[in-house]
Amino acid sequence: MKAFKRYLLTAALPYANGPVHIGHLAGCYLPADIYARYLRAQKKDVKFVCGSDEHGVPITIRAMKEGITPQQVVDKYHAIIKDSFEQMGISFDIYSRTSNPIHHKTAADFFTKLYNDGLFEEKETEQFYDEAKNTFLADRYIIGTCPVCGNENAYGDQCENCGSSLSPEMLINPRSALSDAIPVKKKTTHWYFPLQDYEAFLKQWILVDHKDWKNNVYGQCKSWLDKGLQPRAMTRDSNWGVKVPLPAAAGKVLYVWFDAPIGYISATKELTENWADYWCREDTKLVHFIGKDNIVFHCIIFPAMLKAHGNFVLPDNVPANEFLNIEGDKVSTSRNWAVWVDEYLKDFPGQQDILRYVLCANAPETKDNDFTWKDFQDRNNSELVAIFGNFVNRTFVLMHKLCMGKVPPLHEALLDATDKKMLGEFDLCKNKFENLLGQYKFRDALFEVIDLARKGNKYMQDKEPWIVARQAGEDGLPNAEAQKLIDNTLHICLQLTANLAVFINPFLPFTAQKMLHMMKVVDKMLDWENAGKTKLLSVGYSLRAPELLFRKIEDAEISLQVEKLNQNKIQKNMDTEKSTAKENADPETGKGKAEIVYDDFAKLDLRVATIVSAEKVEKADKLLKLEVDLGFEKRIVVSGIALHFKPEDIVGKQVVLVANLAPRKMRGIESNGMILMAEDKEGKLYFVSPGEKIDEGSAVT
Ligand code: B3M
Ligand code: ZN
Repeated sequence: MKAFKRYLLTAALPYANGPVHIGHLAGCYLPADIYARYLRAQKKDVKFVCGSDEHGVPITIRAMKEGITPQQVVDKYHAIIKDSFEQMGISFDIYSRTSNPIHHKTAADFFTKLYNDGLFEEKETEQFYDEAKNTFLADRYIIGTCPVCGNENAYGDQCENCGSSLSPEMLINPRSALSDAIPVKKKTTHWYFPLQDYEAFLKQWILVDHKDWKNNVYGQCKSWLDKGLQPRAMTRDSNWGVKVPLPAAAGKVLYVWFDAPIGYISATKELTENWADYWCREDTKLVHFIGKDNIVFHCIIFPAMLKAHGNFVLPDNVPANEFLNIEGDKVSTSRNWAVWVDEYLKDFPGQQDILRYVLCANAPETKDNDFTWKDFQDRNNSELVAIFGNFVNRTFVLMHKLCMGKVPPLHEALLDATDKKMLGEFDLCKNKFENLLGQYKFRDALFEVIDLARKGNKYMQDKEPWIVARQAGEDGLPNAEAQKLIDNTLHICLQLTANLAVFINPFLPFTAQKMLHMMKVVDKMLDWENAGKTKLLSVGYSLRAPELLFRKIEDAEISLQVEKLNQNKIQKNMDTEKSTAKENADPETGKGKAEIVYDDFAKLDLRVATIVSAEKVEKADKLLKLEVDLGFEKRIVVSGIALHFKPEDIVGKQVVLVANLAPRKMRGIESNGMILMAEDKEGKLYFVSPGEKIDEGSAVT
């Protein structure tokens, strides 16, 4: 094995176009942080860098959606993301951003070096162009049907449904993401990087020299390399990004996937003047932590760029994770099907370690995994509380009760096989841990730690010091022999507690700090050289009273979260329905939608109905539950009008109901139909009613 002198860890730069969700944490930030903390505990020379990815179409699209400038978008989300990471204890040495001048210069210089070396091919090609919006449509500006899986909303660079990486030409029925218009072709010039020239090198470097990479990563690389590599445009027509540093390139910027990975270099430059030690020396171990959708960029494109440049080290490993689904469904930011980290931190203040625990225990290391709130509760209550927390708590309570709050002595002569076995487990755990972390198997390493705590509980149960204490001498205290046995048990349990603090520290740093406080020891105790040692706490040292490390999560907290998730989705659906209605309208007149034929209209079953009762839906400020009479039947309809009408004011009103709309559950209530409303410019709502009272159930045609 190669001996490395220093470590440079990177975690993918999140796009500053929205907050981060727990899938991001589980995918790369948490494993990267665990690894960084583990290396730091070993006193290695480590730099852990990250920052916001502030360029590219994801940013400009978001700016357009929110009606603000790209700069405002990145300022807003950079702050939110940075804060979420800090609060979650993700211990970056720097969290930078690619809009920094130092990054613009670093990326432009990188491009210039390759340009001066004559590496780029300047090519004029025809590309999709949106005439309504006067802009070329690259990457996510263009949407169409995925040629691989048939998803109708695949992007020009990637299909989020099947993960295929695409180019705009591959899309079936391409349309503009900006205007929905069918694009035309127009000529434009770009600079292409000859990826194909690096194919032989990459095949050797990955397929032969890096058989140690994770299967999912190796497999994806192999399939790319087997297909053969093509030249790739490294510039785009846009005003947002790093300007192409060439005189003839007005209105062109570097492709975001050219500049973003260089962001790792810029961030290191910003962090330390010794940045070149980390980037330019062969004895640096560079590790990129990413999610699976970024594999090709970090294993093929960026290494080829680094190789072409010539001054930089290549990654030693790229331990990419797969995706974390939520409650059985793919995370979707557009459907708001996600658990947002900033919201978690508000809803569960001070409970960062539970989330860290659950996300690591359930990390999608080898395949996609599912996060459910029930599992969150179960793992907390039955593992953190009942195993780890319980062991530490029992140890401290008994030590105060039976050993006067001090670390009792160890009476070597009285150690039996059970004691010795328990003591031997410390070092075994350390060995397994090191071996697993060396392979980036964080879940398994965490299970070893919990298993060690489980063994502690079992040991305590076998030893029953509280029973031994009943063998009292004449003074009512345990006799001398019994006290020695109690001392041994609690001595061992306390040394085990100290070890658990060392082992859990990379995973649950907040918990490790609490344990240090209880043991009245300083940070140095957590140094990895202490792992496995059986004499960490000195005999006679008095310790603090126990404090609970974890609290139980109640059913009510969980159902609230599940409701919130569903509610988000409903709200989003309503918002999109509304905005599609608006978007479909002619922008000049506010009137009119795309033409339809009579048959489209005839599919609607519109009926007059009378509202017979109305009530608020609990914990949903916008919803009213209505019962409507259709003459031939009564129905329940949930309507998002609670902010506009008081329930008592609308009973008896006649309305028009879309009667054949598929039922939909909202807040656990099945809604059977939709009430037609008119909305004026100020957003005020009006019922659509027949001019005078007529029979319920009358058709509106
Ligand atoms: N911003 C993609 C993403 O967030 C991208 C990663 C860049 S890493 C250099 O998935
Ligand atoms: Zn697809």
